[in-house]
Amino acid sequence: MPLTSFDKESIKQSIVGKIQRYNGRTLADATDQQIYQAVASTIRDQIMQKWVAARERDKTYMGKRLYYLSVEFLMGRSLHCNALNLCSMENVREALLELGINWRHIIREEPEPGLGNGGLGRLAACFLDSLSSLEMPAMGCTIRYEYGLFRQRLVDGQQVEISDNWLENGNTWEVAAPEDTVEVRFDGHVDMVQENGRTNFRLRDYHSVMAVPYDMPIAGYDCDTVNTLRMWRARSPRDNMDFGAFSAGNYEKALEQDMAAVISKVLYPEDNHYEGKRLRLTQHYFFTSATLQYAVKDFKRRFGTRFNLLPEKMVVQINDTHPGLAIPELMRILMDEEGLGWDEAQAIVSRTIAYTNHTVLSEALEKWPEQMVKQLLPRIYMILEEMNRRLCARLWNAFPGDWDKIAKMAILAYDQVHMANLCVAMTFSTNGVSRLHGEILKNDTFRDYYSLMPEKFSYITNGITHRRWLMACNTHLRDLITEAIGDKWYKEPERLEELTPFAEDKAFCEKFAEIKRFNKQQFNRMLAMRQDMTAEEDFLFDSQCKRLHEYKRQLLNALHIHVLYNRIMDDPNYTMVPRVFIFGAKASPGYYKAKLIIRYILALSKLIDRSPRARRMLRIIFVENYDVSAAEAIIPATDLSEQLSTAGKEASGTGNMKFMMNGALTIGTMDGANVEIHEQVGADNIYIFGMRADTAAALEHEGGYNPMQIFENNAEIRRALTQMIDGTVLPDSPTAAGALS
Ligand code: 26Q
Repeated sequence: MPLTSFDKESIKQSIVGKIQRYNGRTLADATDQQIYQAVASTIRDQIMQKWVAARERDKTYMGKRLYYLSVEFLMGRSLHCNALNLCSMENVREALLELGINWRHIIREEPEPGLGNGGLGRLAACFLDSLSSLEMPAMGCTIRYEYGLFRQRLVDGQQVEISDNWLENGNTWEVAAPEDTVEVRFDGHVDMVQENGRTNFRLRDYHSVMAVPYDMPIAGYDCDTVNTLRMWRARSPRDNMDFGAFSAGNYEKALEQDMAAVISKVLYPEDNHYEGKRLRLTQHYFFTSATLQYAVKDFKRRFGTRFNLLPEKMVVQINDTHPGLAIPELMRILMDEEGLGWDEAQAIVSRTIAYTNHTVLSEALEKWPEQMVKQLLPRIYMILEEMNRRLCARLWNAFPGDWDKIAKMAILAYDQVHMANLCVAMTFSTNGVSRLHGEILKNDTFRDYYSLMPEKFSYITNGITHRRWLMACNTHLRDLITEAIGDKWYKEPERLEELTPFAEDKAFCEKFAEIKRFNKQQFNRMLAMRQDMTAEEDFLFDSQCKRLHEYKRQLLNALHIHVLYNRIMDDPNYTMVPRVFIFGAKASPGYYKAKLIIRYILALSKLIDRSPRARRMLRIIFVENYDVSAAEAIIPATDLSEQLSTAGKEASGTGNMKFMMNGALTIGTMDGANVEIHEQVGADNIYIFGMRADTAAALEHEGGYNPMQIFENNAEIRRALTQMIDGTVLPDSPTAAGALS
């Protein structure tokens, strides 16, 4: 029974009715999971009404459509944000109250889809929320990983990974769209055939994988737009195991089954790091090809074969280079399937696709062995070869004789496919994600390309959705702000600036402090449930929550805490403002140093806990399994936000924005978006320290960094580093931390 109105009474009726129909129980007998399912599908009914209407409008829509391709979308839970965006939150809250259901308990029942690692994936999710709220027609496209990012447990002082079977109880928020299934082809050989005076390319002896879309509605805030996140799932072209073929020894078909079985199984856990695994390349091509096949089909439905209109009617934004195969794939579709010539296809492709860079770390730049690409994607490889041939001819004209430079800029060089060069050369836009990062792209990473095609380069500083990261996760602060400046900021977040005079308003500041305290209590409720511990609510909450990486310098933070501990222990009169350091960070399972840093932090935490005196001023809490839901509890409770990356390495950062938006002060380096935050809030409202990006880069290039000198000249650092390896911190394996010091 679809609901027509979503007043309190119909919400109540719907929930009770669903529990009766689906579970055969009364509300009183239902489990929290069953209640969650009933509440979520009530909200879903409301979205579905809008989605149907939105799809009807889509049919006659003749404007431009955005496809946002990303190998990760770190969505977080949907229930709360969907209720918020539908403006049903108050009615839902009242309905649940009257039914005697605890809202906070219910939202915890939703499994979090962990379809992302960190910043890049969360940015994609924030963008989807904004695109819908700004009523822009867009589709997010990705892989429906059956297993999301691993769940982290901390056992015996170290990280242990557990698989994340997030689909176990079904997914209320997705709808399969089998009618849009497409075929993606791998392996095989390319035949050139002459037909009507034209050379055509045909793949034979390939393996097929079917891509089946699962769609998730993305409702905008207080508007009628509902966009779609399309998640492709791999399926074998033969539905059931073809036992006949198998026992007849037809292993080709069996292989297809194998390939399909693994492609959409699991998300790679590497953040800001690249590994040249064949399965990963398979994943990238799988969802990119499926998306473009669908996009071209949709274009043809709207405009027939008037392909010259394509750049006007669709734009493909690629989130880093991972979906970069969109470039040769769109060429392939236009040439091999639609019969266009190379020049025509190339002109269309390079006006339709745009590229965002998210990292300048060399270990994260995507490169594939040519042999692997050639074998897995033979036709795509041919297209890359021809693109490279034409590109190099052009580069030769620009830089005659400069082979080193040409090789550095080429798509194919040293037996590798250089994805970043492909993306910069063949798209109409390359953007960085903060001002500083944009400058580094122009002056360093893509310096030679910038000299040749400066008009392509720009930066668009990242942003976050204030709907999830303030209105939903910090409801009391939301209400306080609304009390002060009205509610127009819900739709126009730039109005938050109107709060400035309230910095001097005593009553406002007292209420703000009360809310912070309340949020610390809420944080403790979460921590008590998840880890059976609590933090001191009268301590400063000092948080560093982000993926574990050397460049993000959790180790620097830990060293500082270690030194504070020694000061307390050495000087009986030493006092400081009591501080609890909160860490939240997953380490990639194969990243040895990152895992060691976790061990060091956990060991330090234990050391501090053993001293009643230190414990009065100092604590470390490592929040297990840092994910979007954990962030939603930590960020509103935090007083101090740690943003310590080595200047020049963090492309933007977005956690920095979330903490700041919830009233935490930032201690940070002049890196990524910190630079612009510093400019906006003014030097008096941020703690900036450390080397600037240019100085750090110069030091790195000249090999001038000498940590030994610091070790010799700074007694406190020397002592902490020594304790790292002499058994003081890690008594069970005293030398383990040697790799860190
Ligand atoms: C590489 C090769 C093959 C497959 C995957 C990858 C890979 C995966 C993830 C490479 C990089 C990443 C993640 C990058 C990332 O999260 N970058 C972050 O992007 C944020 C959004 O723009 C920025 O705010 C962060 O500064 C940046 O680190």
